[in-house]
Amino acid sequence: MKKITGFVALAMVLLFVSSCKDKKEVISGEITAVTILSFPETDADGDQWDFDLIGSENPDLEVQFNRGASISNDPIGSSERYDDVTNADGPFTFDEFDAPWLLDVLTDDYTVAIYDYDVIGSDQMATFTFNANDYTDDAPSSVTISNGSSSISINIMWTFAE
Ligand SMILES: [Ca+2]
Ligand SMILES: [Ca+2]
Repeated sequence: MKKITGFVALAMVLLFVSSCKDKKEVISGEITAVTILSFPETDADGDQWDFDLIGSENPDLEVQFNRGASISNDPIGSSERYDDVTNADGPFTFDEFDAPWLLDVLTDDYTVAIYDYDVIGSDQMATFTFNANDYTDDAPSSVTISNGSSSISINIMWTFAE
């Protein structure tokens, strides 16, 4: 019985090694688009995102990209904006960034945040943190990430080792 188990283990190792062989190694990635599939209807207090003189208004969506598991005051980049929208108007695709959104260190965490743009102090609506290494095995061209009732899909262009 011991022998058979050893043989099976060896066979599995060989199978693993051979399946790794023809797989190209991912060395970096770049986010080419972010699509907001759903966002919170209200803030944590249950209030509307925006108010003006005549009452509540819908949020003005933009996305930001950060290195690390939390939001910094100095994001790598931000996007264009969709003004005064509801979930029913979506999904919302962002693909015009002010700087390349690179996943250049695969072991790092990255965070995408959705904001309601305001002239003074935009409101953070939701954050999505992921580690680039979570996806390098399959190197999918798009991944969906959820946080509570919010979700986004991210398009990633991977660069492979020669
Ligand atoms: Ca607001
Ligand atoms: Ca706003």
